[in-house]
Amino acid sequence: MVEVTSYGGERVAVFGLGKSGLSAARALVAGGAEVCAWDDDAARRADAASSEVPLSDLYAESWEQFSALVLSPGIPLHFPDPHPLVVRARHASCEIIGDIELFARERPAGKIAAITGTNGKSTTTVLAGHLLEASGMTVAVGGNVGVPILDLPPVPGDGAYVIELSSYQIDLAPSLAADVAVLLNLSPDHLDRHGGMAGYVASKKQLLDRQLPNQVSIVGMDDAESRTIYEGIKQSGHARTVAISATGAPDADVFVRDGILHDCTDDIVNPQPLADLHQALDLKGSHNWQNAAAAYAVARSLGCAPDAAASALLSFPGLEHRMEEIGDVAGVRFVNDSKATNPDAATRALSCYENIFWIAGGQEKEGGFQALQPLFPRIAQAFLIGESAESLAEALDGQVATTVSGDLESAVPEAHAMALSLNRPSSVILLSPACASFDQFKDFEARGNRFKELVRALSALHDGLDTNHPQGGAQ
Ligand code: UMA
Repeated sequence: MVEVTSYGGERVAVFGLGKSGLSAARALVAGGAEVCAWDDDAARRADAASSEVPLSDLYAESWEQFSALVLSPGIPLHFPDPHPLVVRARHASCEIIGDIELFARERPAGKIAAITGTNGKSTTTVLAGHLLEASGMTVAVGGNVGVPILDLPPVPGDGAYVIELSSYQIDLAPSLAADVAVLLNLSPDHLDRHGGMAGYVASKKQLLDRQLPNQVSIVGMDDAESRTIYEGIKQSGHARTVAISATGAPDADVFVRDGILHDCTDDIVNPQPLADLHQALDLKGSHNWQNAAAAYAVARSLGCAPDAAASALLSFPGLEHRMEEIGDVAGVRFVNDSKATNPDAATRALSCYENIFWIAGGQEKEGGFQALQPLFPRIAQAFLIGESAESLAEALDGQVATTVSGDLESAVPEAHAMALSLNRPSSVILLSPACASFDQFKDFEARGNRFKELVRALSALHDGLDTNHPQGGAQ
C-alpha cells in the first residue's frame, strides 16, 4: 500500500467505498488523515467498517470542515448531473479529487506510465508491464485495469508503475504528470458522463496536457481526434512525442505494417522489421497491433532495448474477457470478449473471425450501432440479450438473421444449436456485447464469467471442452 501522508491531521471526506474508495480511505488513514467515509450501499459500508475505515454520514456533515472530497470514479462529477455531495463540496470550496491524485501528490519512487484511450487500454497496460518485466524492470500494474493504484506495492527508483486511466479518473487527477503518457485512440464512449464527445475528448487530453517538457506523450495516429491531439502537442512542443500506428501511417515513429512492427525512433530512416505480430497468438487483430506498438513505445521510452521489448510481445499471455479463447464444444469455438462494452470495441473482435454466431446487447451506449455495419457480412446469426436487444435488432434488420434471446442463459445454447445445424467452417460463438453490462450484471467481468460457466455446462452435455483448438481461424 502507498500511505497518503499529504493530508496528515486533516479531515478528508471519502465518498464511494468500492475498490478505489476503500483503498483511498485505507491509505489516508495509514497516513494520519481523519477520514469520514460513506457509501449509499450498506454492504459497502459494512466492508469498510470491517477494514477499520471510519464511517460518517456525509449527507449530515458540515462540509466546511473537510480539506478534500475523495470521490470514486464511477460517481457523476459533472454530467448527467453532479452527485448532490459533489454539489455540497463545491459550495464549501472543498477540492474534489480521486485516488490517482492522492498517488500523484505522494509521488513514490519509480517512473509512472499512464495509459488511456477508448479501447485497448487494459491490454496495453498489462502488455507494457509484461515487456518491462521481461526487460528486467520491477513494475506494478494497476489503476482502471483492476488493482487500485494506492494498493500497488512499492517499486524501486528504477522501476515503474504502469497505470490504466479512465476518463473518470483523469478528471479527478489534476496534478498527475506522467513520465510516459499514452493516448491510444478515441471513439464515442461514456458520452453521458462528459456531456458529449467534445467533453470526452477534452477529459482524455488532460492526461497529455499535464505532462512536463522532458516527459513522453505516445499518441495513436489512426483516428482523427487522436491525430489532432498529437499534432497540437508536436506544435506546442510541451512534451516529447512518439506517434504510433497499426495501419503503417508514414509519419508514425513506431508502426505496424502488415503485422510487422517497425521502430523509427532515434531518427532511424529505414527501420528493420522487429517482430512479426502474426506470431503473437494472444494479440490477434489490427487493434491489438496498435496495443503492441504502444506498449513497445512505452518500454522503449523507459529505456528497454528494442530487441528485448519486441521479442517479449510474442510471449504475452493475453487478458481475461478480451477475445479470450475458451475452447471448442462439439467443434464450435467459444470466445469471451465481454470487455467489449461499446460498438467500437466489438468491431475489433468481429473483424477477427468469419461465420460468427454473435451474442450481443446489454445497456446501450450513446452513438448507436452504426460502426458495426461493415462487419455484418461476417455474422451468421445474432443472439441478442439485455435491454438493448430491440434496438440492436433494428440495426441488424434485413442484414443479419437475429434471435432475441433475452439473456445469456438462453443465448449460449441457442447460438450453439444454430452453429451446429448450419455447420459452417470455423464457426465461432462470440460474446462481444457492444454494450455495458450493468442492466443484467455487476460488471463486464461477471458477464464474462457467467458466459464461461454456461459454456462449461454446455460442454458437459457434449464431449467436454476442447481447449486445444487450432489458433488459425482468427485473422
Ligand atoms: N456510490 C454511491 N452513491 C452513488 C453512486 C455510487 O454510494 O450515487 C458508490 C457505489 O455503491 C460504489 C462506489 O460508489 O461502492 C462507486 O465505485 P466505482 O463505480 O467508482 O467503482 P470502484 O469499485 O471504485 O472501481 C473503480 C473503477 N470503476 C469505475 O470507474 C466505474 C474500476 O474500473 C477500477 O478497476 C477500480 O476503480 C480500481 O481502480 C472498472 C470500470 O468499469 C473496470 N471502469 C470504467 C471502464 O473501464 O469503462 C471507467
